[in-house]
Amino acid sequence: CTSKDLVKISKFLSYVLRHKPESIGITLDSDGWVGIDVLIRQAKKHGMQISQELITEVVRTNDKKRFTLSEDGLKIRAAQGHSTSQVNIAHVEKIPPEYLYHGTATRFLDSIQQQGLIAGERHYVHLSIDTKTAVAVGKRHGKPVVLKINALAMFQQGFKFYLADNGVWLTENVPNQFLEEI
Ligand code: HQG
Repeated sequence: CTSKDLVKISKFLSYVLRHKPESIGITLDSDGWVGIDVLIRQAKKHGMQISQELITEVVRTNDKKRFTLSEDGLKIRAAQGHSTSQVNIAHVEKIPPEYLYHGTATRFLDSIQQQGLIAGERHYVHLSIDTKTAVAVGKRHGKPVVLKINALAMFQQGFKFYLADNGVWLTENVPNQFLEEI
């Protein structure tokens, strides 16, 4: 099994666990979990051969730790980034560090200045603890720019923060007075 195969399986898992579980006839619970046996069986029916071993390998090697196995090893879910309404993970609410970072593209700056950061298609705005990750995320959209967020100040004013399984910080929105371009 090559790394290309693993990427293909990772993309497939992202699609069904984050966006379209119904495309292979599976249902996720409200925390995003699905039984691995059901997943393998339904994937096979839709022309995708995966095994317990391949799934474990994808979870272990995924660059962004996109997937999490349950403690008993019987279930899998995407750590974050769901667009399906089946899922609303009860993420752990946490006190954020003083600053968090968000990478975006320069072309979005005017709009962000007007509206602050909004979740858009996702459930939350995604923030990282380091600028390197933020730059990588921003590059996906164009010329990257990093915004520094006064996360602790937001928290002290009542905004909620959550830490996803994979270390990504989540919050519903970031008003522009808490943002600074760096
Ligand atoms: C921007 C990847 C205009 C926002 C990464 C971003 C991340 C606004 C884009 C995860 C705006 C949404 C998330 C406003 C926000 N006006 N643009 N008011 N507010 N935006 O892809 O944060 O590969 O939905 O800055 O690693 O880029 O999916 O979010 O540029 O963790 O696993 O609207 O996706 O992970 O883009 O990326 P996205 P994101 P995965």
